[in-house]
Amino acid sequence: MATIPLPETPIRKVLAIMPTYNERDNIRNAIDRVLSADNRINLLIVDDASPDGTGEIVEEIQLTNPRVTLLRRAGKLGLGTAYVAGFKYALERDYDAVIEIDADLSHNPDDIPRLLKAAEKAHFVIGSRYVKGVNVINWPLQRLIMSYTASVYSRLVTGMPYTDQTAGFAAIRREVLERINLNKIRSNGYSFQIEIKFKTHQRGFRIVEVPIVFTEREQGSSKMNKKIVLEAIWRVWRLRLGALLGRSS
Ligand SMILES: Nc1nc2c(ncn2[C@@H]2O[C@H](COP(=O)(O)OP(=O)(O)OP(=O)(O)O)[C@@H](O)[C@H]2O)c(=O)[nH]1
Ligand SMILES: [Mg+2]
Repeated sequence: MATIPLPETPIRKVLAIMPTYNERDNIRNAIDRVLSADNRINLLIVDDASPDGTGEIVEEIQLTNPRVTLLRRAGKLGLGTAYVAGFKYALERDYDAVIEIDADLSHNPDDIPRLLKAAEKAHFVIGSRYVKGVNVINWPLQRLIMSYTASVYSRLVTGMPYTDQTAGFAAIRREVLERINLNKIRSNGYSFQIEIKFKTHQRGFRIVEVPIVFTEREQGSSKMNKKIVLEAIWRVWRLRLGALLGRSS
């Protein structure tokens, strides 16, 4: 149901946005790999005052590398607002597209050029774990089942046809961010990933899925918790009901 024509301008400048919370052991490697994936990329790291000193490492790197910027927030404010801050940063500057990517290297930065290539013919490209079988390495079965079930559940409730609804790896064209009211994004945790796709889908933008392989983090620890899961469970109903009632969002 894509109804909006594709942008005709090429993707010249890209902002990769990487939210971090306690990623000390991953951050240097993640920065190097994202920057070397594509020379159109600048990198914005949104760090929520990580107690492990991630912010200090990035601060040091940005002094010598003009492609890296640190956005420091006062405390752990959640993934959703971290991305919203990154989107606003991109819109205030001349970026043609943004990349969403985790700092723990679960998303392979080498896949970024493929995502950007697909973004020449789509507004929103999902780096998808489930579009061609199940491509997740080293997740405990329980975690995999939870993630897969979340996508099936969200698909049923929201009506979006995509196989990976909670994917956190994506390329998004500027036009999408301009059309979404970023101040009305309500999700805090990972349901943010569903909300941004839903709002993009609702507005008639073209969303495509590109297969990627997701690998469990080797360093640091997960920030997933019960609160984040519960938020996702009710949030999809809010999105659907809001759409049914025609509430502006
Ligand atoms: N700025 C910011 N970043 C966050 C927050 N919560 C998580 N992150 C980052 O968001 C990304 C995804 O979080 P993860 O803990 O890896 O979540 P996950 O991938 O579902 O869990 P694992 O597979 O166990 O790694 C990582 O880069 C985190 O550091 C937050 O509240 N604020
Ligand atoms: Mg992770």
